[in-house]
Amino acid sequence: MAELTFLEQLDVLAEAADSTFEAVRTPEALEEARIEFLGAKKGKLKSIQKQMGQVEKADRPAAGKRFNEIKQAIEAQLERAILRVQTLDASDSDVPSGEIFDPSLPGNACRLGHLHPITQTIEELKDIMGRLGFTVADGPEVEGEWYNFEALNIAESHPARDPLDNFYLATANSNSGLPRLLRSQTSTVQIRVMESTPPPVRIISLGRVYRPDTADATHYPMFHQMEGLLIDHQVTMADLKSVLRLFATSYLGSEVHIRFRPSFFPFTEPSVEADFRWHDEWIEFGGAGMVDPNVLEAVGYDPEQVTGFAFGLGIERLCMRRHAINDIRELYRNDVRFLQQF
Ligand code: FA5
Repeated sequence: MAELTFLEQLDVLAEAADSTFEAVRTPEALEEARIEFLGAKKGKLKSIQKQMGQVEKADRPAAGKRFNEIKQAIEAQLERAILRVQTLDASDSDVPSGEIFDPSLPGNACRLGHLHPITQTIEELKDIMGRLGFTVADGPEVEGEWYNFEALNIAESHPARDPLDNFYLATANSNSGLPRLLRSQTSTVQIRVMESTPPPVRIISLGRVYRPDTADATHYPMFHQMEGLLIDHQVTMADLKSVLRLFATSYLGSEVHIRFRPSFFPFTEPSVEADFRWHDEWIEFGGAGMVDPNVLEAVGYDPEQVTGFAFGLGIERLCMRRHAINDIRELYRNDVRFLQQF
């Protein structure tokens, strides 16, 4: 039989590689095939390459070109075989050999996480207040003194502005040079909304606030508040009470009672503490009152034309009441065994 030419040998090699790699199903067979065809010393491709020198000089460029094509094709086959073996390997671990794979069986359920109880509470509060016609407004957590104090009628000498009672930042606002602090209440958003919107206003704002309070069962240095603000013509304390009652009964159930205790906030007049009674216990949830005329003037509203009410509730306290959590610190320990109960 006549000896095969170089090009014919290449073709034979390509066919052999094709069927060998196609048949590969295991890592061992893969390694064998790789060495047989692509082995650096004794691989079949290498041996053919060595014969290149015997090809007529004139035919060498064509032979070299064909050799490279076949080499690339074999390398691509190797890649495909690697992928195939990996895939088979992965499915093999689920399906022991001999067992039939039944695609109609339910899969292995993966453990899903869920929202943190505070986030769940925030979503529920938004939902309840949304049904009462309140839209959600937002504001920054790093604030200037105008929004956290001044526009809220909190004078320079007021103890609430004491640096020891606030988290002031070491660096001032780069544009204005004014001091900055982490907001201590969401009432800042009242000012931001009124400055940018003409009345009427009906918003809630939910977010983090910061105070250097020592952590105990009911206090934490970072907590969440829900601010509410309604400004319109002829708004009264009766409107405030009915909104808070509707809110409380929607959140905790129809057996909840609500009570106002006289209080003081520089930005509301009159001011109250709102308590809810649930399961024979009165709990303070937050402060509220009629927006002080000085605040309305600070944002450019006419207190002769419009009045309104505002309230600020502690979201942790609401969440704890609902779930009978008796220590606020549990919410922030990040213990999944605790959090997954809710
Ligand atoms: C205020 O922050 C006022 N801005 C509320 C307000 C808004 C009054 C609008 C009038 C009009 P106060 O400091 O009382 O008020 O805080 C409100 C609620 O936040 C408290 O009732 C309590 O539920 C919660 N709270 C206060 N400090 C903490 C704390 N360290 N940890 C957890 N919750 C807290």
